[in-house]
Amino acid sequence: MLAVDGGDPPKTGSAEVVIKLEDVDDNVAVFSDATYQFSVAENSAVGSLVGTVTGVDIDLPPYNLVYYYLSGDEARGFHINPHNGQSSVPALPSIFVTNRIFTS
Ligand SMILES: [Ca+2]
Repeated sequence: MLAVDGGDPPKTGSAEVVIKLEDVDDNVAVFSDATYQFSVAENSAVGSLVGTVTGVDIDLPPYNLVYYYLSGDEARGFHINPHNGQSSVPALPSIFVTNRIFTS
């Protein structure tokens, strides 16, 4: 940066300017796929892995941390690890009973 006075001839001074560009949380987490579809046997053991979802956020830390949560009534009986996106069979297997179609 230069500073110039009004003399004749003008005298100048200089200084170094350092600008540190800091990241802000301006990007949202996005999933690698728009839709995930998993299948699981109704008699799967509790804790069995159903599937894994993956999301990324291109911001710098800490604004790039991604946590996973399930939402909606249909997901109520399943568990997802908030840190790695792995969904598993819940401890309460009633989800399979409530979602089953019975025919007689
Ligand atoms: Ca972000």
